[in-house]
Amino acid sequence: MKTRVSERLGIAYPIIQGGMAWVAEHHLAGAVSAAGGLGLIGAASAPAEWVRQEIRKVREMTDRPFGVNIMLRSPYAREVAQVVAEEKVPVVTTGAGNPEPYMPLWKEAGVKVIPVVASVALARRMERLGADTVVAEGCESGGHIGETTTMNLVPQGADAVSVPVIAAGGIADGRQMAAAFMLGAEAVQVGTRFVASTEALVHENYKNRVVKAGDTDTVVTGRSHNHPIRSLRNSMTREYLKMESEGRPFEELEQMTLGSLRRAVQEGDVVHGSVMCGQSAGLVHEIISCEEIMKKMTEQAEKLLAGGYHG
Ligand code: TUI
Repeated sequence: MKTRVSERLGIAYPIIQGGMAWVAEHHLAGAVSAAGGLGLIGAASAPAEWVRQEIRKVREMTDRPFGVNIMLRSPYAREVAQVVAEEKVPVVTTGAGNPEPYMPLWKEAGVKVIPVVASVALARRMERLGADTVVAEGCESGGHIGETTTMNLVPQGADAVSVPVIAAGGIADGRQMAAAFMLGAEAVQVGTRFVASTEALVHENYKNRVVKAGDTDTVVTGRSHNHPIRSLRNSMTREYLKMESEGRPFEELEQMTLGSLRRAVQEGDVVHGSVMCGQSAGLVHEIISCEEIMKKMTEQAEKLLAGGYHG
């Protein structure tokens, strides 16, 4: 499946992996890239030297292109941006903010820049500043989300910019990949589906909760202070929503979630930890390899786009 995105990035499958905090380390990123997609190291809130080591470990696993996702609210965002330029990482994606201040640095180093946006306005602005492509991420996605659905954000984004658009948010199978292409996307970003992969270094409790989840099992916390996060419903989200309804201050809520994603991903505490996850969990029924995930999705999408209507 050749598109402007696969050609510009030099990848076989038009699939990029989400830069998921704690989940997207070198085992996952290296596996996705080695199998022909674009693997990403999620820098999240990690220090820059950790990111540098992860970059080097991916390079030991594969010669194929890969990237780093920078979470712009990280206290280390500036240093990580610098490491990405120094290490001449092929691709950088950004989330949770506006990467404008770093764009000249990356362009100068020859790094391809792919901002993740949740609005048409930011997509337009990123194109003007020289983004190579944008990820239009709808609110079906896990983690930090915007307001607009993938079904609406992707075609409105594709109409607004001439750089290629990568669709994200709730995409886990070939039917959705085909649908995203019909909406004007030229690649998809996939997160939740890769959490339940054999290669992801994620506690089995977390993977199993994703596999068992149904369509209504995710919930959004943090809307009251404009920081919406989608995760699987559990004791943590119930307590959080109760505190939000009582109007408790932002700092208190932040304090409660400190370290909660790491506890879920690494220690398997899926009851009191934060199990970030997209709505597509309801479509994930088995733990398979990254290669199988991408092959299945692409074959199904190709068949549908060639004229079939049942997958
Ligand atoms: O970034 C994500 N998803 C994430 S980040 C994350 S970890 C985290 N930890 C602590 C605090 C915040 C996040 C978990 N999931 N997706 C990409 C994305 N970006 N979704 C929404 C946005 C976004 C939102 C507002 C992008 C820009 C924006 O505002 C632009 C501006 O001008 O500031």
